[in-house]
Amino acid sequence: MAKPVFVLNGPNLNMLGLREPEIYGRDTLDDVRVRVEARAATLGLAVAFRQSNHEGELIGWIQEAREAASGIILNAGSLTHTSIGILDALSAAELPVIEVHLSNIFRRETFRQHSYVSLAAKGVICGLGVPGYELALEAMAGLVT
Ligand code: DHK
Repeated sequence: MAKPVFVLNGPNLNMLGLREPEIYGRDTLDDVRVRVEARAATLGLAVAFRQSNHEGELIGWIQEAREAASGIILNAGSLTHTSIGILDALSAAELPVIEVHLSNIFRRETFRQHSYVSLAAKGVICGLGVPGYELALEAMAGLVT
């Protein structure tokens, strides 16, 4: 059995659908999970889709991924812009990492325009909403299969 791709979501992404819909859209995180799982199935990938509001829990999952996953798709939410701990965990995982953001972080506040995650990412998809997760899966399929 091939290892799953971990699709990890950080703080406040559990609020999708309610939270600033003009920026993040009306889909809920459960809608995102359903679309990710469906696209993964067509690509022949297994996925483990998770969300946490806690930096340490995300770091634990990234550490787990080193042995248990084939790659990591990560929307770290606000921790993208602050967390050296997540960067260090991604570097230690030695796996392909694709960074995703629903919004175009480069059209937003200056503090969102720097990403620690990018330093460990093979590529970044931002500004395309929920389809960005599906595009990340397509790219990941090319990296892990
Ligand atoms: C999600 C968040 O929660 C923000 O903190 C980031 C990102 C952007 C997104 O666009 O998916 O700045």
